[in-house]
This record gives sequence, C-alpha cells and structure tokens, in this order.
Amino acid sequence: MRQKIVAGNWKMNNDLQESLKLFTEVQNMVADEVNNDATVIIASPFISIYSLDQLKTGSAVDGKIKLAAQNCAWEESGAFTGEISAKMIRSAGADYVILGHSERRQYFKESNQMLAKKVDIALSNELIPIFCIGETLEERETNTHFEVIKNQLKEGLFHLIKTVLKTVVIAYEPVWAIGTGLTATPQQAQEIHSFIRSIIAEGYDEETAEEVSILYGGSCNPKNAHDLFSQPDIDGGLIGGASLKSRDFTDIIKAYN
Ligand code: 3PY
Repeated sequence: MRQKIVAGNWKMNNDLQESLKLFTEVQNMVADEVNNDATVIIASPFISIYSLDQLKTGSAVDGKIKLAAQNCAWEESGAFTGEISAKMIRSAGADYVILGHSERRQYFKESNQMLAKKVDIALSNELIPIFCIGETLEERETNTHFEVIKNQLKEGLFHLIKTVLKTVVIAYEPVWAIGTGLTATPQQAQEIHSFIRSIIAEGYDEETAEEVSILYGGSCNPKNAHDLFSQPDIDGGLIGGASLKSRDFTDIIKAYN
C-alpha cells in the first residue's frame, strides 16, 4: 500500500567490508536522528545482502530498514551461469528487488518483456519489485516521453491483477538525470508521477492508482529531497550517489522529519 520510502541504490560500489561499515553508519544515524515513518531500503551488491541482514537482525532499526537486491534472474533456477535467482535473494534476507533500472535496460538490454518475467519471479518468491521506468533525453526532447513511460508500465506491470499491482513500488528515473547531476525539477517530476497514476487509473481504477507508491530517482540529494518529497504524487526517492555517504543519505531520509 502507498507508503513513504527512501531507498539507496549502491550500484556496483562497496565490497563486503565497505558495505558493513556504511550500513553500520546508516543504522546508527537512522536510530539516533530519524523521526518519521518512512521505510528505508538499502540495495547493496548481492554479496553483502546476507551479512547486512545479520547485522540488522535484532537491532533498534530492524523493522525500519529493509534490504533489496539490484536485479534478479528471469528464471527460477537452472543452467544460467552467473545469474542470481529471486529465491536466493529472498533467502539472504532481502524484501525488495530493483528491476529495470535504466543501467540494466541500457547495458544489459533488458526489455519490458523480460522485466515482466522478472516481476513475476520476484513476486512469487515474496520479493517486492521496485520497478524503474523513465525516458532518455532524446525521448523527452522529441516529446515521446509520455508514450515511452506508458509502454514501460503496461508491458512490464499491467499483466498483474490489481491487488498485486498495489504492492509493487514504481520508481520514475529520468535517464537524463541519472549520475549526471541534473535533477528533474519538483514540478517536472510531479507531472510525470501524476501521469503515471493516470495511466494506472486508466488500466485499473482510481483507487489502485492512489495506492501505488511511486518514488523519484535521479540525482536526488539532501538539498532537493524535501521539495521533491513534498509533491503530492511523490512518495519518496531511489537514491544513487548520495546513498554512498551515510551523512547525505540520512539527511535525505530526514527530509520527512
Ligand atoms: C541515481 O540517482 O543516479 C540512480 O540511478 C538511482 O537509482
């Protein structure tokens, strides 16, 4: 159901020792300073998930901080050398999995059709997908971005029945704002978030559209987080670079204090 979420996407950063150090810092800062009902999610590299789960189990912020993977395989198991299954991720302690990040769409050619399979595999293993969508600069400049976003939603998610769709988290990440330092203005982000809800309302109904959590991602930082999170259709953020610094990440979470 619709909830406030601040998720850190560490991408391919932090070895095991660095992961443990950063996670410990975040845990301590969240325990000491954060006074809100936002769910905090850390998407670390696969190799750290189990150890981070061990660290957090029984801690003061165990219920508040959740773990995510950044991808999962599209099949349940078998001869897929190098892949990691949803079941493995779940067994390591994660509750969420990021799917369809633009870096995966771009470098690994993940299509909406493949992502729809990953969504199903994740859900059947009790992992909540954080499903990323967003347009490139060229698509925005040629005014095709609404169509692109609509297709990503329909082809990736709209096969789900509405009670299941409501549990999925959507992240709008304009590709031109990822790792570039460029951020969508709060108004630009709000416009797309409201558009996403209208497409869900069209495909399902208003009530379903209201209940889905939609995060903004793309160079979100402690300075712009409050303005972005204050928009009516923005339910939090998927944070890239700033999630690698415990101070910045905690300050972003505190944008909800
Ligand atoms: C970014 O903010 O750069 C991201 O890609 C978050 O996923």
